[in-house]
Amino acid sequence: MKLHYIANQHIAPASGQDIPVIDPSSGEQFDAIARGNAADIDQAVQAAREAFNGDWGRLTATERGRLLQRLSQHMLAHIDELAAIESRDCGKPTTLARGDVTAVARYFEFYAGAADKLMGETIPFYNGHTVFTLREPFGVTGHVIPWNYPLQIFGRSVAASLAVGNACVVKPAEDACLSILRVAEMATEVGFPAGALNIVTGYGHEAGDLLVRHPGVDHVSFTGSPRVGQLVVQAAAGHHAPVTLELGGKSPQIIFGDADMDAMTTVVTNAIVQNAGQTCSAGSRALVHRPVYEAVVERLAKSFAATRTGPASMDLNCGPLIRESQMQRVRSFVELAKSDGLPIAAQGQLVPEAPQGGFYQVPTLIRDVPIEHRIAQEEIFGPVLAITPFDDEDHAVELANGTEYGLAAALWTQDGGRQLRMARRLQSGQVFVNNYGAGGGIELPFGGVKASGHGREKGFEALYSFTTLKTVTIKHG
Ligand code: TXE
Repeated sequence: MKLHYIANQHIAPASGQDIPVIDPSSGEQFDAIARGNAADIDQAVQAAREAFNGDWGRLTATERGRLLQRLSQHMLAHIDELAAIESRDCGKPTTLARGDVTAVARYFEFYAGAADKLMGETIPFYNGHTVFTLREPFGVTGHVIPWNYPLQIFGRSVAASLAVGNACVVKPAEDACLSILRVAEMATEVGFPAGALNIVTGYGHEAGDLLVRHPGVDHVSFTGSPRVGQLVVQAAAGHHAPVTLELGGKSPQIIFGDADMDAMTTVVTNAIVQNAGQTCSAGSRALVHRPVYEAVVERLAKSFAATRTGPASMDLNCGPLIRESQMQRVRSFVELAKSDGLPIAAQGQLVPEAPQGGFYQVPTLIRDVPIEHRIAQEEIFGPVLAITPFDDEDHAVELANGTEYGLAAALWTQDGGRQLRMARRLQSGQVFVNNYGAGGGIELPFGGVKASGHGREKGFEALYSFTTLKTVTIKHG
């Protein structure tokens, strides 16, 4: 069993219990993690507080940045090891898992450089006064991480929080903890003081809930489902802890006839097939201008049919889903589409080498989906793309904004005026024009509106999220 990692040590769970770790490619158990309870969370929060008040808190911003940079390089030096862990634990095709390691290293590199560049302001005020602001860490931050991009989402919030001087307690998802536990060991290897970074594994309704409602946690960062996001906000409200929420989406790709069709086809396919569609910002809806609707459906159908799905180790377009219940959920959406008479325009192929017990769903393209249908409204979190035609710009905006979500959107058009007009009208945290995802974009603020959450991670913006602002007003005559 893999143990918790608290104050630079492996700690056995107080419960004595474990949780099986399943390989999504085969459905077989290959390891176990500790099942955290209240005593474990208490111990981790206390270790973080001691670090914040002690060795970690005493470091200068530059010294913190150097440690983050060392960890970044250490992760890159172990890219094969980390990618292998992530690939098996999550069922990620190898190339994608390697990309995730590069991304987490880049998060630590970016925030390493930013650590000593976060500054306050001086503010003009009455004569005889000097006013300035201080950006201060909260103290102890709690991070609840999902299973779809464990390393990346860990890096996104934890690197920013550490950079500004907080000490962190992390509760990774019960489905995928192993890479994060290994990175915590690496933090010790490069010299992080005990307690700066602590990992408690366990179930969400147990360890996760206990972490976010713990009065010793001063700020919570949560990425996961909208339902749990609401529970987290309620739990954190018990001790007035601010919460950053990133909750997924139903992100539209809006396609006009003047788009570069080859580029669009590749990117739109990848934006929903990558990571088997288990991406918060997956482009799960294609909205297509009616005059080119049939041509675009045909192109995407060809592209979907050419995808190959199979075990992570084969490094194909699409790996398995994370667990059996997610596979059943995604399948039930495809069955719903069929029973409601929505045409399946294309499906990819499952390779014969895929083990029977694995959690596979081939990429599926569903056409003529009305905006009010569940397929167009709900986050399926699988490789399923819904296509819907639109008549004009107004109609496209109405459809794009017509779900409860607002995380990302893309415009495929060469018309500069249309790009600017529409980018402003889309209810979305991110708008991409003639690209999607922008290759990771660690530098770019990221977050949602509406049910996609609030607060921003990534970029410099995240540093503000993990600090509190103090205004100092001095009357000196
Ligand atoms: O998410 P959960 P699930 C969406 C996606 C997916 C659906 C369900 O649509 O199909 O959510 O996935 C922890 N207090 N996203 O059930 O339960 C849990 O242990 C505190 C989108 O896996 O929200 C895990 O660490 N924590 C998303 C994390 O929350 C709790 C990524 C996410 O799990 C908790 C994942 C509680 N009461 C799912 N209950 C994205 N935005 O990328 C659970 N957790």
